[in-house]
Amino acid sequence: MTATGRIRHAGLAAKVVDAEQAAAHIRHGDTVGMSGFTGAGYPKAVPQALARRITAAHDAGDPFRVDVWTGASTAPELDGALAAADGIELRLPYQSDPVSRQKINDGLMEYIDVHLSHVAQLAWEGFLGPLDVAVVEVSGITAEGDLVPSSSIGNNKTWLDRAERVVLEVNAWQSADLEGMHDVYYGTALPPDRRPIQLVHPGDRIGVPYLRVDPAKVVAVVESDVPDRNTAFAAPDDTARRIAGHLIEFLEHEVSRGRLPAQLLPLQSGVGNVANAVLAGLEESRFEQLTAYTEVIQDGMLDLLRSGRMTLASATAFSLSPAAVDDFTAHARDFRNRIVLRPQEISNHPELVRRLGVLAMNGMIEADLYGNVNSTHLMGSRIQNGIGGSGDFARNAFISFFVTPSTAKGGAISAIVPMVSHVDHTEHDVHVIVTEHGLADLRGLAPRRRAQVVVDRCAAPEYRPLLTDYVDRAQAAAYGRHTPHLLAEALSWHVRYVETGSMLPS
Ligand code: 0RQ
Repeated sequence: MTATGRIRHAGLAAKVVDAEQAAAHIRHGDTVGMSGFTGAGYPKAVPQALARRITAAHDAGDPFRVDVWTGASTAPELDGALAAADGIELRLPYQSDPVSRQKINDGLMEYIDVHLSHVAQLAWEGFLGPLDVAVVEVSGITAEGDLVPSSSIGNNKTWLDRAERVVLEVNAWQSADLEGMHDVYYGTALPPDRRPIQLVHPGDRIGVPYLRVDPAKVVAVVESDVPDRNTAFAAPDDTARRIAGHLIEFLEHEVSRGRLPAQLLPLQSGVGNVANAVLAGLEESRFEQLTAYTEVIQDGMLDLLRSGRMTLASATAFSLSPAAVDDFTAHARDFRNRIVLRPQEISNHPELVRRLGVLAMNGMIEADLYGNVNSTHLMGSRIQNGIGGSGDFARNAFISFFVTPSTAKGGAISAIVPMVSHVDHTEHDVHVIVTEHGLADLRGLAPRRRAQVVVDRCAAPEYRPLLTDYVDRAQAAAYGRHTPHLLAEALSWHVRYVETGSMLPS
């Protein structure tokens, strides 16, 4: 037992050191698997100590860079600190840190943007190479040496199993009542030994509440008492509320036509203010007995759980504002039977998303006339965040929604363009596009009809005539009439923005 009382295993309590000593186990050229998913459950002390070590090495003229794998995005103490120290050689699978983003876009850091459900498999098959060190935040260690996971699970199971050396950060700030909320499934395997995953309802528990680790691999244990990143959400603005309104009206329509059950199907919601506005809109709606099978539990979802409008949510992480964290901590015991946190290979598993019939709602950068969606790149070349889990859900969803304001940068950019400048989700994986102007249901429509609906329902008024003009000319002159494009012009809006600062002609 140590000062915080969170380490109940004598052997691991004996390995408590400070962050500097723990970081000394990480060497130049190592691959490090860190915990962390959307600003929750990432190690807070060791990455900063590692960044100081890297800076000292660079000051002495020595090389020191590591490859960093995580669950998803982390926070300034991890991605920000290591990127600022110029300490990351390669990063995967998702990030949203401004310093990292800059380094990646300046060509100073390699970044591999991977479907979140693919990462564990890539690590297990050995394709990504060996994992030298795991640095994993947990909220406690039992007397038997089992690890009580933190506010996210992400890829921690895989990192702990695969890494040669393990560093644990035990964060006493995390609610002690997280214990029992997790469901860690140890039944995954590589082909040909895979078996069906026996999960048929979002709340099913098919694993154990703890992560396991071989104590002999644990080289250091660090105690911390530091909050998660916990970014506050802006109150939904008028645009977000209108997007949410169109989406909820559509869901009501689908229920009235008998195409969705009255309690809907399990919801997946991306992160961000629009997603939160949709959840807030559901709070005002007439839907009841909702469930979620998603990646992240954000404020709006916690509100739905508290009000009882949502009965259950399954995810791999929290992503809460500071106010919502206080509320969660105060009521964690009440939430414990209604929230399940799972490894991301299960929260995002295509087999499960398809079986459950998830309604997937994700943000996007831009969509084109035919329904192809870009979630990741600005003007074709500059990465914003990454595909995250959007592809895991979109391709396998019962209905796949993509939402965005119709314009960006004060109207200088249209989110509806002739051709997307980068493709993350093809026309085959995109069912419904929603902006503040309306909703385009693309299901069952051939390409030319899709173009008409996307322009009429979703484009901003100032861009509509330009899009219609493009469609008309393409239909008259394209190489084929099935998916008509003017190839020399298809990306000209992006070119115009890069050259003039606006997609609108002067
Ligand atoms: O830039 O911050 O410089 O102003 O992109 O845009 O409107 O704030 O939207 O925060 O919802 O993010 C697609 C990036 C949308 C997000 C994306 C600029 C805009 C702004 C952000 P500024 P908004 P959001 C579950 C699912 C992929 C991962 C995913 C995302 C910035 O939803 O990362 O779905 N999705 N995961 O100005 C140029 C355009 C633009 C544009 C917006 N057309 N052209 N810039 N911007 N549209 C969660 C996880 O997987 C973890």
